[in-house]
Amino acid sequence: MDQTVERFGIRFRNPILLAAGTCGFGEEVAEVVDLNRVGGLVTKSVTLEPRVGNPAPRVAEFRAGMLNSVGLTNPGALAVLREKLPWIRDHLAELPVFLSVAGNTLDQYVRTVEILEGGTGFVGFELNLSCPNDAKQGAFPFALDPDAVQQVVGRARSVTPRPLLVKLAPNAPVLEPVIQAAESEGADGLTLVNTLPALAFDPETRRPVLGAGPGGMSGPALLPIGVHAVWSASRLTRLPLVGVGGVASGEDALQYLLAGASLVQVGTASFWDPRAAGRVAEELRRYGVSHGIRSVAELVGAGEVGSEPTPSSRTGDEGPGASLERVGHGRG
Ligand code: RRO
Repeated sequence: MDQTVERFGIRFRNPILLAAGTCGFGEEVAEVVDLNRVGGLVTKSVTLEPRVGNPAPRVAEFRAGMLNSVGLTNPGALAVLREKLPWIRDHLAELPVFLSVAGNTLDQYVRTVEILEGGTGFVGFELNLSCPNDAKQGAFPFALDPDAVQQVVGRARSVTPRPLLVKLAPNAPVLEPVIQAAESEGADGLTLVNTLPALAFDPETRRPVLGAGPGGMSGPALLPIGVHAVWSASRLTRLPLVGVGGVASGEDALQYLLAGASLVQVGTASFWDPRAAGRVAEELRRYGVSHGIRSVAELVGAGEVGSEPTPSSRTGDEGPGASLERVGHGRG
């Protein structure tokens, strides 16, 4: 199977990318992750000023995945420009690298993109509008507010010509206005989803298991939520979609492709197995070979989802495939 994917004018050797927040700026994982086996990488989110992050513990396991409240630990835009981007340029020339950008205010996002835009070695940006761990009490991420999305994407668009992905949240009450806002302001693609706001208590101390209290949930439990978000988005836009959440195998990645994603990111699985993303790519390739698939594009949006239930479809006596609707829109 031809694993290459062309999107945003970029050629990815395969559709599997390392997700933001799980691979630092590349350098931190270069010894343990075989970066030649993945299609690309998204860095830890960069903010205008350095962030030390939240109190420990920052991560905790639970039976269906992981909780985190890292708190955007990063050296800040200027240090990334001066110290991280040169390493990326010198060591990852063959790998498409996207810089994740986060902030609390519109101006912070825009200044951060402006500063990083002055660097080289990376192909584009992923605007992280959906970090669950950065809101002051009562505030909520940009991705839940269509007006905020419109403003930040519009302003970011005006300061970079590079591909601009917009990372959305799994808990937006409705996706349509948020997607419309991102698309109308010139986003090149959408990444769905970030972690889902979550909280777990230690039964002995009765205190949260994470130092910061609430956090974001990721891992296997997030997979069908993310797949649903991608599928929903595929019905609302023709923008390229990047699926992320709960991917630990080739078949998990396939879920996102079938739902309409043309690229898939691996996140939490890398914490348990640093080689997970390369393995996912290989497992996906083997699936393609064993199923006679010639290219990844054939799989994008190829999932079939039943349309509105009709009285006859509820009887269950029609053959397989009855009342099925293609989800793809020729994005493949
Ligand atoms: O740093 C974090 O705590 C964090 C971020 Br920026 C994010 O986007 N998602 C997440 O689960 N954690």
